[in-house]
This record gives sequence, C-alpha cells and structure tokens, in this order.
Amino acid sequence: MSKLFRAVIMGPPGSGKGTISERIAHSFGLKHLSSGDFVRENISAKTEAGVLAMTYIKKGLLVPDHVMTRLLLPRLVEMTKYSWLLDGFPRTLAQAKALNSACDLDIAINLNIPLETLKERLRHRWIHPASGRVYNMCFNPPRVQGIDDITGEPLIQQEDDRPEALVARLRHYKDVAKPVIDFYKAKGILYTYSDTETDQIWPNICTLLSTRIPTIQSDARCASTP
Ligand code: G5P
Ligand code: MG
Repeated sequence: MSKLFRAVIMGPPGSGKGTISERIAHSFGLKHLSSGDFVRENISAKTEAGVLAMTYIKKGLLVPDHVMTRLLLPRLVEMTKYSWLLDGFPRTLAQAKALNSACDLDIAINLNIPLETLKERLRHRWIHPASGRVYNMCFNPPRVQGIDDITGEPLIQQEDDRPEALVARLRHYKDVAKPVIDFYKAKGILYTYSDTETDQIWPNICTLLSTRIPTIQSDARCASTP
C-alpha cells in the first residue's frame, strides 16, 4: 500500500481553499475535509456544537478552539485509511498544535490573496446549502441563475458573507493565521502561493503535488480548470 498523504490548506475567507481543494480531490484522489462544511452540517442538524457555532459565525467570528477540535478530530479518526486534505482547519495555533498531536502532516498549503480580491469574490458567492457546492456569479456561475446545477434546488448567500460579517472575518484572519503560518514554516512543510486568480495558482500546486503524491490518478491534470 502506498504511503498515506496528509495536507492542510489555509487562507483567508474567499481565498479559494474550497475551490482548490475540490480540484486536488478530483485530480489526486484525496478526501476533501472542510471544517466550514462540518460546522454547517452541525448547524443544520441543530447539534449542541452547531447551535453554539452559529452564534459566532453570525458575528463573523471564529468558532472557539475547543468546539472545533471536538468536531474535527473524531472525523480524522474515521479517515485513518485515507489520504486527506483538510480545508479550513487549523485556523489558530491551538488548533495547529491539537492537529499536530493527532497526526503528521506532509504539507501545508497557504493561499495569500489580496484583500480587495477577497471582498469582490465573496460578494458574488452563492452556495447550495445541502451539498456545500459553491458558485460565483462571475467566476463559475450556475447554468440557471439562483439554481443548483445538480439538484435544481435554490442557492443561498451564507450568513457570514454579509458585508458586516465579512469585513470582521478578513480583519481577524491575519492576526490568528500568522502564528500558524510560522508554526508550519518552522516545520519546513509550508508552501505559500500568492496571486489574484485561482487558475494561476492551481498549476503550481498541481506540480508540487505531482512530485509528492506517489499514486496519481491517471486523469490528474495541471491545466487551469479541473
Ligand atoms: P469556511 O466555510 O471555511 P472561510 O471563511 O474560511 O469559510 P470560505 O469563505 O469558504 O472560507 P474559501 O473556501 O477559501 O472561502 O474560498 P472558495 O469558496 O473556494 O472561493 C470563494 C469564492 O470565490 C467562490 O465563490 C469561488 O467560486 C470564487 N473563486 C475562487 N477562485 C476564484 C478566482 O480565481 N476568481 C474569481 N473571480 N472567483 C474565484 O468557514 C466558515 C466559518 O466557519 C467557522 C468560522 O466562523 C468561519 O468563518 N470555522 C471555524 N472557526 C474556527 N476554527 C476553524 N477551524 C473553523 N473552520 C470554520
Ligand atoms: Mg470554503
């Protein structure tokens, strides 16, 4: 059996973590685990953690570390047989240390996207709540406006993409991400990508992963679209 591969992808809200994670999952066969999706699943199911998380997300704040680690770490235990990519976790140094105690990472991908680009993108973002599918009315619009391509159900804008929550999220991100970035830099596993376009970043990430993941699916492509 080939060695399992474990990666995290970090970046501010709207930096393209979800979009790039989907491309990596599709091209390299990794499981895509999104902390935001886990939180939203718990909100929909009205679990205790979900109800608590909603009070923070509404204000554009991070969910407290103890709630996030309680949600996330058990999911990783279910994934011991798989290679995975964790999207959106860790967000804080405490989370990075908790993850470090649970497993060894191969790489940490860090997306560095200008603030103005982020604001513009999130203004146009719509999601399909049941699946977490993400659209952007300019970059990847649905076939029919306001309707999910696969199910035909309506799309919504998330609570935390409302302008007031968004600015708070972006401001807070920089402060908490810095120690996490330094933590992975010190471990020698940090790869930072800076650009305004996902399609410019993707070939570079794809090239990196091609050299690091032993078993690449035959349809792995490093072109700009998956
Ligand atoms: P999430 O769900 O992890 P965020 O805030 O980290 O949310 P988000 O908003 O999901 O990140 P993303 O995944 O980085 O952004 O980006 P994306 O969705 O792929 O792309 C953003 C938009 O831009 C999309 O519409 C996409 O189509 C478009 N796009 C992508 N590339 C391009 C491009 O090149 N050009 C253009 N024009 N558009 C593009 O977490 C939600 C909340 O849950 C809590 C927090 O409260 C968080 O705010 N949470 C946590 N709290 C504490 N600790 C954690 N670990 C937590 N994880 C989640
Ligand atoms: Mg996301």
